[in-house]
Amino acid sequence: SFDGIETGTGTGQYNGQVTIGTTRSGSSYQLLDNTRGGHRTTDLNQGTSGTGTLFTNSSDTWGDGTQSNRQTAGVDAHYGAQETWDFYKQTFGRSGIRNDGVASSSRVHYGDNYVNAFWDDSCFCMTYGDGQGNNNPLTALDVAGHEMSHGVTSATAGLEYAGESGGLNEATSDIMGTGVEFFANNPKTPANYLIGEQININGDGKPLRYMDQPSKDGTSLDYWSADAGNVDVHYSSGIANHFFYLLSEGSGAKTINGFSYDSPTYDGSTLTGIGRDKALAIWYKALTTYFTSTTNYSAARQATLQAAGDLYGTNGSEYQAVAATWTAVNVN
Ligand code: ASN
Ligand code: ZN
Repeated sequence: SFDGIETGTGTGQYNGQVTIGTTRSGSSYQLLDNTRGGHRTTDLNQGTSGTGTLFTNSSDTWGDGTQSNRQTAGVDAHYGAQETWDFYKQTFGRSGIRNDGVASSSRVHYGDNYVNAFWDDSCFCMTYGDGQGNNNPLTALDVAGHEMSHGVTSATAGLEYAGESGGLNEATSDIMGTGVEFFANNPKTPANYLIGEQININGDGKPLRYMDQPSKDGTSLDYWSADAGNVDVHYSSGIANHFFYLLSEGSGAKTINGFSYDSPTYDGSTLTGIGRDKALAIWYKALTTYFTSTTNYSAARQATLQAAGDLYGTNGSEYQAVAATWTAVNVN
């Protein structure tokens, strides 16, 4: 074939065998996806700066599912960016993180034993460490969707990363990262309302966060309290994560996709969910239309009610559900 757009096959550590957008250049292939804004994935080779080296290969088959193959983390990162792009495009009509058709880039193998992943607006790029023992890379699908959604929040509401607005910023990333996971419907990454369940970040095999009952992590808030503006943003996010779970699925015990949940309410109310698709639509509309840099929980209640009214009418069951669900996490 001629130089240009190809569809490769990769084997990731988390996502298993996946098809990925690649490019052929002469006799070589690249992790460069020109069907999605020109997203490229590079190898930092344990460095901590620069753009890294574009992954290239003599064939269009990438990685082998083991971390010792340097391409494997590249496959999961490239796929994560691809599914995040497709999720935003197909769900909300959003063309890339800034809605300008331009892709971010992804860098893997950052540093040594680096147990984090992060979005950076200044390079418009994603970065993934290799995790503890350089053997648990942070390249899981919900993590990818979480981190790139920080870019979307930055390009839209611009929620300040501190206090209650910071909790809403973090929750937006967990909500959209979860949206990406359900959208991708990958059998090796069965979708759920847990965050980071594949990366073993604490070495105990447990997820990093639980949206049905955030306090299961030992620290996150299930309900709004006067503390919400003072705790780390990764814990105050629990209030909105819990809101999103309850709005989607309702209260009480439930098993979805093989994952068991039990979601309580502050006021003892019993809630019926409106479904994840509507909950996502309401959150995205609020994020991109009504949230500002200083939106707090009380303002988020108003903003999501406005969004629900715009989408489904103020007399609809969705509008009532948004109100009842915020009350159920003690946001009034
Ligand atoms: N992984 C972290 C997060 O997205 C990176 C950070 O500290 N912002 O929350
Ligand atoms: Zn985050």
